[in-house]
Amino acid sequence: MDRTFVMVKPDGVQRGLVGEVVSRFEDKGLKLAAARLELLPEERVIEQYREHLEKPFFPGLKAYIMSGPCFLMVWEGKDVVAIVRRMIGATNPAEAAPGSVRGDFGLDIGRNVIHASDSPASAAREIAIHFEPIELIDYSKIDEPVLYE
Ligand code: IDP
Ligand code: MG
Repeated sequence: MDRTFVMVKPDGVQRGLVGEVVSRFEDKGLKLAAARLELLPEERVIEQYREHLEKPFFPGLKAYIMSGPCFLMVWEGKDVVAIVRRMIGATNPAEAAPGSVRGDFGLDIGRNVIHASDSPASAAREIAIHFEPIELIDYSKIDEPVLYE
């Protein structure tokens, strides 16, 4: 099965949206493989967002991500990377579709509630930044036979 890295950002944690986000992915039928509430150290924020290091918004982004605890997760399922990207919505919540997490809960591109990996390669890279292999729980879930053909 495919895996993706998802993170409720500090604004989402402060606003009490962790349960809502987890519920949406559970309701979709995805399987939770790992989760942790954590104040991210600077090195891992830089590693996570290394493609944006030179962008003008990077200092603000780093301060935002380190402003409070994040809720880090790994979700599993067929085509999970693309499915979760659609479920979180466009980067700018002002343009994100209603029904998406950012479309339903955000207003500002600098406070967009949630992160999710944008490709299978990014997912593998980001999971490895934040989780040890032993933290990824391998188990079968009883609804699998009715979720997949
Ligand atoms: P993504 O999170 O939808 O993949 P990216 O373009 O990879 O979007 O940007 C990473 C994160 O950087 C965004 O989720 C957002 O928190 C922040 N960000 C991106 N563009 C801006 C901006 O123009 N102003 C402020 N923050 C931004
Ligand atoms: Mg991105």
